[in-house]
Amino acid sequence: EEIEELSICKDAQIMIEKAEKDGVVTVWDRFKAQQPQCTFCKQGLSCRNCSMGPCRILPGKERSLGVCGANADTIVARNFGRGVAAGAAAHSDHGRDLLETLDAVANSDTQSYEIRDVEKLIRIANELGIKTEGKETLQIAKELADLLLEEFGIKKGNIGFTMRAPEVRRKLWDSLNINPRGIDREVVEMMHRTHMGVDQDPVSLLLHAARVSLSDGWGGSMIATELSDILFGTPKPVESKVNLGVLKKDEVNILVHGHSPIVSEAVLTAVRDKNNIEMAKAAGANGINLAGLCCTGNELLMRQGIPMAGNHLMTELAIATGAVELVIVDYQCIMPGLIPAMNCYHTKMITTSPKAKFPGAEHIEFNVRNARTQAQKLVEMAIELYKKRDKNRVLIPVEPVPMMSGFSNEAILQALGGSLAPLLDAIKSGKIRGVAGLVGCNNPRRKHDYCHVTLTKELIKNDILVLGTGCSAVAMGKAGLYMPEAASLAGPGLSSVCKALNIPPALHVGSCVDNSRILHLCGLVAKELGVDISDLPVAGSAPEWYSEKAISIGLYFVASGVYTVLGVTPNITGSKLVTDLALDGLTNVVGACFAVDTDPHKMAELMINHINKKRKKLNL
Ligand code: BF8
Ligand code: SF4
Repeated sequence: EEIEELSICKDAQIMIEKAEKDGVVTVWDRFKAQQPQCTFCKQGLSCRNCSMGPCRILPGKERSLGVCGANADTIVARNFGRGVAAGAAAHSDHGRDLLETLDAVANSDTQSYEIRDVEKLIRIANELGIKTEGKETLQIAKELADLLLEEFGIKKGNIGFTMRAPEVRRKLWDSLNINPRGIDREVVEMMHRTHMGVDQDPVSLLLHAARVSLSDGWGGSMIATELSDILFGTPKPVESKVNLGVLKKDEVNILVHGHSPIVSEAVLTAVRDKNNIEMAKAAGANGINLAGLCCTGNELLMRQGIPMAGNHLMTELAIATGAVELVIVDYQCIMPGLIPAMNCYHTKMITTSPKAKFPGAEHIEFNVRNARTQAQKLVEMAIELYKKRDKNRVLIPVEPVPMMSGFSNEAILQALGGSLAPLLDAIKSGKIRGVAGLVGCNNPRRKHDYCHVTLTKELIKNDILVLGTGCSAVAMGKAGLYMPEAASLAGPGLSSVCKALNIPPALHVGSCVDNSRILHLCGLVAKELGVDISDLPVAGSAPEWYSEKAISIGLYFVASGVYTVLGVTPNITGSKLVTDLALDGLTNVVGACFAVDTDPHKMAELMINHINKKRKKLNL
């Protein structure tokens, strides 16, 4: 296979070739070895939820029912529901870690963390009904932590941040009985419903899946975002660099990979320590270079301007540069394939979470109390490893590309002069025709980054402002779309707005849990206009998604009223009922649905048509 067919990125293409030469097996090699993949699983038609099975359904044949009697519709809906539950669990459990950190700070139980954004702490506490006047910061933090801890379990009423959705939307959720209650509760209930002999009704299962996803978007993920801002600072526009060129030939290179900022922020503090830099110099290096991969990279980039080495499919290739001393990971999206890859070099992978251990990696556990000392240990380890680097095997393939980041909603509001009015005016006048959220992963089924970049270019050309998160954001950054100069690729309206505000036509709004920022913004705009989110000229897309988290994200956008175009078909095609609901029927239920297309030009067309339709309805 031609390397150009695997990725549009120069750094990836060069490194795939080097990986092959160095004997590194990559995700593409393993993907090939897995062909042909199981068509039952692909359609969602296999079930192993009990030990009378596993069952595989052949619709219309003698094998049209599982041993228990479950049919294709039930099995497809159950499998989909469990995927949503796993994705929501991942985001929300990450949110819980931030919450436990806030709780530890509030109770003076840690010296490794502090509250960096007191103003936001007070704002969020007030929003959730906590009286803050005359109270000490730590007291407010304690009350906020206590209140949010309840959101995870059984509480009376709904998840607090759902109040950020307009009232019509909340009423719709109530009428459908999908307004999320406790965060953990919805995930547990999905596991219950999908046990053999519980919920067999595909519509009922899908509605609960929607409720699970809403508990992620307006619950676990939103808590993760807001508490990360309170603990580590609310992002402000910042310039940094992206692609494998951010690795440095003459410095100790440390990569952080995973999702939570708890570990990566502690590592950053140690990396910036002057004594450590001196130690690195004594070891013959010019300094210590920290760079990110995937979403914990996005967290550091958004708040601290730390450069980004790459997204999901770049992780093995980063190791193949031969220039990486340590890869420090927490959890999610970390391919176990990194272990044999790093064994080809002097590189070491360190796991830090009790929830994510990898045989072959060294486990150095982080908790709220020891984070500083553990991070110090890791930096010293990286400096030692630098001495073992084989300089003849190092290849840093390209020069890095500049990118802007840090567009939290607070920062966007500030760029607009403190109110949403200029954005709404631009939308009303048609200078900006609409807003698109581009999110999600890479997937070896698709040419790496091709859909993210092509779709973004199409959208901005049509005067649609693009907000990017996760691995999609990294792709846009690498393509130069996150610089104000990219306004020249935008349509005349969007371009004029960008020039006036000196912002790029595509904005980096964060990691995957930060999709909650997009939900929040939709809620603010809808309230301001006095309409539902489903009335707004907005659309979402996950053009190269792979993970269960992305399924949850896609569904909470749809259940919140945002039309969402997927570039990879979910495993639901074995049920016509479920597929029809997802691609059409949901519109009558929640005012939005999914679409699937693999061609980014067609995806753009779908999104643009949708936005035009919504504009017309609003008489714009
Ligand atoms: O949470 S975009 S590959 S890194 S799942 Fe994973 Fe997908 Fe990347 Fe971030 Ni999100
Ligand atoms: Fe088969 Fe039913 Fe058991 Fe699933 S739950 S494995 S369909 S018997």
